Amino acid sequence: MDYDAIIIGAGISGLYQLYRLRQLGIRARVFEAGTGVGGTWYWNRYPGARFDSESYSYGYSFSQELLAEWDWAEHFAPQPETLRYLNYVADKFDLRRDIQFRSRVTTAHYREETRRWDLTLEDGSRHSTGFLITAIGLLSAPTMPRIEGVETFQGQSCHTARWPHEPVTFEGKRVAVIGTGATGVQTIQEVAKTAAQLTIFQRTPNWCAPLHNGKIDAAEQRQIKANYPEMFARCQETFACFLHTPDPRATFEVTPEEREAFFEKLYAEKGFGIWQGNFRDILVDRQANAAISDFVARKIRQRVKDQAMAEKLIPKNHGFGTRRVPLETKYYEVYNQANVKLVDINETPIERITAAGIKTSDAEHAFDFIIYATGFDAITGSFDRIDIRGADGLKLKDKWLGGPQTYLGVLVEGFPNMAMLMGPHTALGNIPRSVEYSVDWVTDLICHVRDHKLTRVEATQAGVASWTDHVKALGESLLSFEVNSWMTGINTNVEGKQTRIVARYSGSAPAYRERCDAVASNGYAELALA
Ligand code: NA7
Repeated sequence: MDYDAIIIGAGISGLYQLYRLRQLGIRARVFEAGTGVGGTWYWNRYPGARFDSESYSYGYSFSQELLAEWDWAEHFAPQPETLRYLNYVADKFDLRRDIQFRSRVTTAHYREETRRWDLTLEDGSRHSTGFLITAIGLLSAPTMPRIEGVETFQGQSCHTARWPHEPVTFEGKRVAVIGTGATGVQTIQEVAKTAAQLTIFQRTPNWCAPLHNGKIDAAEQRQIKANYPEMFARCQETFACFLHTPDPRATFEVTPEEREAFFEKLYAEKGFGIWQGNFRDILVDRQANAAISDFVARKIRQRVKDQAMAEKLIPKNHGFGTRRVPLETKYYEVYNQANVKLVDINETPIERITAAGIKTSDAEHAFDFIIYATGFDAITGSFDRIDIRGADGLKLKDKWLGGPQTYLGVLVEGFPNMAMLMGPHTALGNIPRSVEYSVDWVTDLICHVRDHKLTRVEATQAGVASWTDHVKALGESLLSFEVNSWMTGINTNVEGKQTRIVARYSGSAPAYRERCDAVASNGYAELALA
């Protein structure tokens, strides 16, 4: 079939992009691999999955009606609530009729002769489009550990991002969790409530901080709704579109008492404040970072009774906030439970998965259920899984071998008429806020192309070089660039992902928008248009 625009993915960005294009009368089609809408919130059904951003700051802001109609039940919504919300959005705006489910895109090749993209789906069907929009997510290509014997395990096992749609219970079961990132932490604190035995295989501890979730009562609900305009305006002003933004003070500008009191206040507050609303220098200054790391380490020692265990849970190879901070609810207290065991796999490495469980260098652990919370081939991984080829037949994966090169994180030189939503080098932060901006920007670009009867839009080499250099300079100045994580492009389970790269834009969201707005108001003169 022929379309004006094809969107890959029916997650938060794909849904809104479809809504916007349809408003313009553009013939758009969404291809979605899953059986329903929701993207991240469709796939990640693992126990305990929930927002770490305030629910009300995470919803769409584009429809006043939607804002008025939808009541978030919790300050940090659990996955089922978010999935319900996204289904509600799809129904309210009648989006499903242009979404084709169970449709994984396998190839997307640009044809210079037609200035169009030809796509193939997994079922072999072919489609063509004038404009290709990737809305494939930045954490959507799950990766299993490269451990021998994974397929030989006789019990149940599952990656967290491929969780079954049927209910799963842990009562009476011996459960293993491999991985202690944001996903592992959410899973562990939930599974620990019911499992007969829970064993956590930890390679690197992370600095976790309390989420302080709670139900939203009627008075809060009224206040949230009345405050939507102010709240979204605030998200536009903050560094990364969260409700929290760095404090203008530097860590050592204040007295030790003031510093301690400020850290205590942040530790007691909801959400990402301790990471995103801390002193302005904690992510760039080593001493400042050590101060907050020391504070959180003390908290961990207070919360975990066994001090040898506490030491294992305190990160030693990276400072607070230099990796994604998992937010938690009684995570550390889990380690005080009699049914919970921590295996530090640096001390006793996993040798293999067996039919009965997990064999480490010093023991064989028997399990009924192994949960792989081992993360994703992040940011570029979802692109690598599609055979995307540009004007000269070059594969995007090969073009990005040394790290992504983009223009504003949206366009790629050599890949005309293709726009990326939440791709590498774009402003991420509070994702839906960034999504709405990017979708609007891409929609305006498509309008411009249509209104000027253009058929080809491409980033220039100079534009890409300048944006990529800018993003690299920003990223390399952060302490987080010294640390291995999905944010620096490292995944030990994926061939070729062992070298740190700058995969994310780490400047401020307002600066990002200012730059993108300038390109648009300048008539896209920085692009190659034909
Ligand atoms: P992450 O943050 O990448 O965490 C993956 C975890 O799995 C992490 O603890 C890894 O240890 C561990 N891991 C990965 N491979 C292995 C192997 N082979 N053996 C042992 N342990 C392993 O993914 P998440 O899903 O938790 O979170 C991703 C993002 O989603 C999160 O940041 C939020 O923004 C939402 P490592 O640290 O690499 O030593």
